[in-house]
Amino acid sequence: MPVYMALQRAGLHPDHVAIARRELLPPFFTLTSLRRRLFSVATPMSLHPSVLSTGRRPVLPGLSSNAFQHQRWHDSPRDGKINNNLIYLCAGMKKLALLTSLVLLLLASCKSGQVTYYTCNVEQTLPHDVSSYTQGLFFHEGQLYESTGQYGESTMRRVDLSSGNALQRIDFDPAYFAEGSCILNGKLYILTWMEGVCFVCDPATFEEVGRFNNRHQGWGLTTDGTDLIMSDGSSKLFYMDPETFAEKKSVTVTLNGHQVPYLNELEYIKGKIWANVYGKDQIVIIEPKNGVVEGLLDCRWLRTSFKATSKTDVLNGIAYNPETKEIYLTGKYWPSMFRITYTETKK
Ligand SMILES: [Ca+2]
Repeated sequence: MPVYMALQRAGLHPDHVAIARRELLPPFFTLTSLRRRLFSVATPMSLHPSVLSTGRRPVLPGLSSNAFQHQRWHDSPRDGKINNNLIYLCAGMKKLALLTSLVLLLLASCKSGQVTYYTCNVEQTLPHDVSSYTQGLFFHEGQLYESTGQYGESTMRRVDLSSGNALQRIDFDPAYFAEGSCILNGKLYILTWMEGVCFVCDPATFEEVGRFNNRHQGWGLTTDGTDLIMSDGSSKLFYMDPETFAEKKSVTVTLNGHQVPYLNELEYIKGKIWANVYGKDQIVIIEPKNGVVEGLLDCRWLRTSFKATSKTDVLNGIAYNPETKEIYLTGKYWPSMFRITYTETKK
């Protein structure tokens, strides 16, 4: 693959790709030729240790080594050859720096392309409230919690896993469309979609103990144990301070260098962030440090495991029980919830 194509796939700005093509890399330039070129450019740098240790000027390609054999690096710049030599060295170092940057980018590109594909295996099928437009799904201290959306239908529930029935439930004012939810530091956080509110509730009673303004749309919510991690339907994940709801940072999620929009329900599982992609029965597995999608879980066939109704909507609901290491999936208005394992497959 020509290097410039790899740079494009790595997400380098088109202007920079154009510069790289024009100034450094012909279109046919491959990684092999890049390595060869890098090696040749690196020659002056290899002389640096001798420069530092002896104070002698480096011997550069195309210049006579005899002419500079015994001259000091700090000789007077009156010698024009010395100036030329310095310019040559600086140009070589600049080119080396540019090529090194490109190599690092290529390595990043190669890494981002290493997506592992998985399919899910149903280990257990459980009932799920078919009237539940699932938005948030998570476990806390062995209990399953679910928040549901739609104006006039939004609820927060503690759910009996075996029956799907709500053991505890509050209904939201019809003005609110509830979204993702999670518990952190003894507080239950529930997002709303367009209302700009994140509710803070007592996990035991579901009573509101506070609320934050949210300048983003509220979609999915999870936690890494320190911060709230929120999606807003874009390709970004936002890290929010649980005490103030201040945005601490954001990470853009990419798959093979391309942004992944419509990130929805989230779950933090063993150091990775799992995210439903709205409208697709697929889950992306994200490295939180850089937003790179490292895994893609195909869940499409789950739909064949139950009888759909006219209201059956998309997959949306990922819950991980850290005590049992079990993963559960469901969807909006789905009659079933599935305990799943996953297996690596070919693309
Ligand atoms: Ca979840």
